[in-house]
Amino acid sequence: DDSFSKNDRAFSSAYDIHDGVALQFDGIGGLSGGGATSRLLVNYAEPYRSQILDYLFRPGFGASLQILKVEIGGDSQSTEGTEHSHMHDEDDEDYTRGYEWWLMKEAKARNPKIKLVGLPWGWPGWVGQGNAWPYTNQTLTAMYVTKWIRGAKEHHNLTIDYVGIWNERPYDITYIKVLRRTLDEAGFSDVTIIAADGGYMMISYDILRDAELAKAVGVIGLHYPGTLSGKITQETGKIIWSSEDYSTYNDVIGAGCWARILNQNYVNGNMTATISWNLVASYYDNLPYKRCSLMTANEPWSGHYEVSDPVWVTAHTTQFTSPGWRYLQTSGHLNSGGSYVALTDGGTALTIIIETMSHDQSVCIRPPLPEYEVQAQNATFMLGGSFKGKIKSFYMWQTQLGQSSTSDEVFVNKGEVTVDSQGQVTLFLPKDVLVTLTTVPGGLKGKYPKSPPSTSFPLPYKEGFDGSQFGEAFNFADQSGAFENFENKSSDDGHRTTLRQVVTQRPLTWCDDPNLGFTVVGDFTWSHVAVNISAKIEGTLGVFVALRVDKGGCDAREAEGLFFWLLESGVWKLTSDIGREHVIKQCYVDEKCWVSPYHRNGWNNMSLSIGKEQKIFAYLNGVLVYGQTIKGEFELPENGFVAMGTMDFGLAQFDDFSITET
Ligand code: 147
Repeated sequence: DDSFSKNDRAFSSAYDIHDGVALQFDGIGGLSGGGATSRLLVNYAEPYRSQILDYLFRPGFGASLQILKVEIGGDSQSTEGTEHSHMHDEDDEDYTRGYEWWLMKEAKARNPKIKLVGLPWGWPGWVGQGNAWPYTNQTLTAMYVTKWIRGAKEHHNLTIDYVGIWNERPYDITYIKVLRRTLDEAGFSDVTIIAADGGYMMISYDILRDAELAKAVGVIGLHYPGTLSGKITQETGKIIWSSEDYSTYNDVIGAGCWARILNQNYVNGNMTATISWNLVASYYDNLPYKRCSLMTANEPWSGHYEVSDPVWVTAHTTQFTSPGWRYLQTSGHLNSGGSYVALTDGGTALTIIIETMSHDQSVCIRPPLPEYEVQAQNATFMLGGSFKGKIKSFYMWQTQLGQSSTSDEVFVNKGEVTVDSQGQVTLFLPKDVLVTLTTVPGGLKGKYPKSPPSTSFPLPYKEGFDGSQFGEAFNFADQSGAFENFENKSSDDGHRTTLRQVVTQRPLTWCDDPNLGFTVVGDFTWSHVAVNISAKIEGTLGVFVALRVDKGGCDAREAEGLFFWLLESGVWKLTSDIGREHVIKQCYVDEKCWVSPYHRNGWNNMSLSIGKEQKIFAYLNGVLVYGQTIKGEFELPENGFVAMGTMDFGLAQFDDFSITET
């Protein structure tokens, strides 16, 4: 194949590759969380689940990630849902909740050298000690984070390498110092603090004028830096990371974005690690930021998953480098647009990654990308220093992006290219190409048999909440509060194992969570389904089931749909919104529409359906309480998720869940 040999009509430039080293390379990572982005991954049956994990973490197979960053669950909404805290209350400590521990162990099992990062989005309410603010009692907050790190070690034998402050929210200088001290005193002086996962001007100024702060912070973590880190940040002399980046739909343009920033975050901004939000789209497509992930795995019921181009873009760097390698000083821009980075292990290993992403084919979600030009060009890489004469050939890997290309052009093994007698290699670089030249053998475009075909969420659907490995019910995506498997140890009423909403106090939110517990499930396109549930009101004002719920994520508070509420008093209500502002019908206990039996302090069965002629049926304990056709007096979304929840933050249990077609 000579498509990459010198093209006489294209502009040519030469670039020195000598062995003067610059900054240490820290790795490329993925972020699970911020939040609940991996929710559906754990539900996959084998062998698919392991295959997905291999594509992400297995060295020399797929993305071969070098860093895994996870959310420290805060019982509150953090983009695609809530992640459970290890301390729902001040006197509660549990290191079995959720899937992040499992995910970290799976990553470590595949790559023991992968670095682990933890960061909080929201916090359980008690952390605020009466304020909606985590820095009220800084020792307490630092202990909360330190316990998570200790829990990782003691319960899962996971060493957390890095910890952050508060995702994209204000930091507090004293808190950072208190956290440093708390970690040190607990024996975690090896845990490096990243600050402050957001804007970088303030933290850089603060580090420059505060020596103790400078000592406490190991890495300045920037978000969506647009490849720039600024003069002030560089003056700190600190390690700089793009600790959250990408967040772009994982098509060919997303891949272009990822290819460009992986190189240019270093070339333009001296950033030595870049972390993708997010790792894998294991959340329902109709939640925010659909498929802004390295790959997609959000159909556990079918086993279908998609290995997207960003996985192979990642492989261009990760399969041929290791954290601890150093960038060469000669990394930089190409003269006709694009960039190259060169990395070495300090010995004879050398990897050069070259990208020529054009503007329109590499736009990321943010920040805006200024116009620039890229042209097809010839690039000659001239080996100097100790590389010259020692390296006789490179293995070459190539990806052609751009909307017109097809996927077989992704991460293609191009065999070996010879270094000529003057120590030079010349390549023709079309636009939107990503090339790796490396002395490292053994790259692999890992491949499993094609995953099963995509299917829609199965109906009828039944869930008895009989427990699952992760303490949560499969396929339910909590949007506010936290729903956990629960066992009524002395129950003899047929509800021994249930799902329980356990958040009893408003968290210190990252989004503006609705003031209630709320979990969604199913297929967003559903218009005509029936939901059935038994619920037990414990310490809450009431419970609800809902259909056609049209919003989750940070917009969950604005959700509309058909909501059927049962209050602790026995009053029931139908509303067309989660905020209960649009009441379709309500019925007080002393009115004629009230039906018995209502089981105060016990289990009540609720069912709700929207039939083919837009007729609503609501049943309470088997008795029809509402049966009317939607006319025009209120508006319902055309379709949406099935949901259930509580009327405020408080305990309630759910059982006998089912969804059927109407
Ligand atoms: C980030 C969050 O940290 C992630 O949890 C996730 O929500 C991600 C989605 O793109 O976004 O937060 C940002 C939200 C908005 C901006 C930047 C980061 N913004 O508008 O510049």
